[in-house]
Amino acid sequence: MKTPNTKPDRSLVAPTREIVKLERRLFLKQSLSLGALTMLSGCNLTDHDAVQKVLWRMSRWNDGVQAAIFDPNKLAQEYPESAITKPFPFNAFYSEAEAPRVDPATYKLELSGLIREKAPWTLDKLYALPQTSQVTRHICVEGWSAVGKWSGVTFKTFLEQVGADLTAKYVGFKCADDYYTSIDMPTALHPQTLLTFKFADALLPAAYGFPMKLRIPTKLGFKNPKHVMAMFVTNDNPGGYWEDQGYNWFSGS
Ligand SMILES: Nc1nc2c(c(=O)[nH]1)N[C@H]1C(S)=C(S)[C@@H](COP(=O)(O)O)O[C@H]1N2
Ligand SMILES: [Mo]
Repeated sequence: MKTPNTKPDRSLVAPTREIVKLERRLFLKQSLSLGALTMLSGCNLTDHDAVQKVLWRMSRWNDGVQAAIFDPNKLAQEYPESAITKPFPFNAFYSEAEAPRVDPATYKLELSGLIREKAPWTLDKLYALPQTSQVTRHICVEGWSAVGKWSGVTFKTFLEQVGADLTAKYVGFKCADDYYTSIDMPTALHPQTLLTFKFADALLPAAYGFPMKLRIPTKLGFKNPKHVMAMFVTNDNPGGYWEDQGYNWFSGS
């Protein structure tokens, strides 16, 4: 593996700055010249649906660029425990009191798609996997970021354990609150992508995603599903709750 980035200052700000740059470039393309867009797309841009389709295709093109520049060995900044943000913010598409209450006794993680061992996983079985911890920064697209400590199993270890097809393109997630998202396989296999069960050394509270949150420090907050109930491996992009409403799908560094 390549030596991790030794310039902490840059890696601290790089992910967001990169995203902002990419998005800005995309925005310029979107807004600069509708005339040029018309020529590119060959469609009448007074038609709202046609415009949306062109913008959608550009965002998906942008996904490809971001995937191409993704460095599987580049690590997100890790922090000392003293840097942890207290209290850690809650975010979801509803208020904190409405966070789903998942029953640990009956919980079973469902697996489907391009996975050899599809038997569902109880929490006890998941907790028995080798556990590791990480103090990283969670960056929300809404304009806040916070440092937190999450613990769980390296997602790559879990995917290998269940015989997931690691050459497939995507891993999709379904959550207890109807949220859903998906990530690219290189990000799923990144050494800092963790299937986490604990926040701040205690079982994840409901607000932060009990019984599990997929923690991906190389991606924006909305690509980190909480309350994961089911996951599947596929070659068809499954999209996501915010992604399908126009947020850029890759949203990472
Ligand atoms: N199941 C589920 N996961 C989710 C969300 C959600 O609404 N439901 N929101 C996402 C967004 S936008 C953010 S910023 C983080 C917030 O995580 P936190 O509440 O632990 O800070 O969860 C992400 N994962
Ligand atoms: Mo977010």
